[in-house]
Amino acid sequence: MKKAIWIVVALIAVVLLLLYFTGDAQTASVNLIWTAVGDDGNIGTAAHYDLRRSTDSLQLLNSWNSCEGGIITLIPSISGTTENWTINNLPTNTKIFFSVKAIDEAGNIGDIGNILGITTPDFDKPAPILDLRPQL
Ligand SMILES: [Ca+2]
Repeated sequence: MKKAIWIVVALIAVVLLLLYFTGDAQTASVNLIWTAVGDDGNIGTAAHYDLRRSTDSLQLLNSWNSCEGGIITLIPSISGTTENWTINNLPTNTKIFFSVKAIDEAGNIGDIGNILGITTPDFDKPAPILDLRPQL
């Protein structure tokens, strides 16, 4: 009898460990696209993009450098070209705001443009019911 109880306890422990390690593994991704600007207004080719994100759109507007993100490795294309960039490992079921600024070869930083708000998918499922039992 004791042996059976220990087997049940061990099985429950294994299930809980599996839930722990798989439950937190879900993240979201988003593919962002925008139209390239130039290094002088809309003429030429910028040198870098600074892409930031925040769960607070006002933080992007008022405190850009404190937002998560920074210079991305995407090499800007000539003005007018559609750029795209994928961001992985985002939290699920979260409203996140993004914006991107172009920087030219002299280090001049473009003004903030539009702020995009998205809600990442909800991959978090309900917990398993582990106490199903008869009512006696
Ligand atoms: Ca310039």
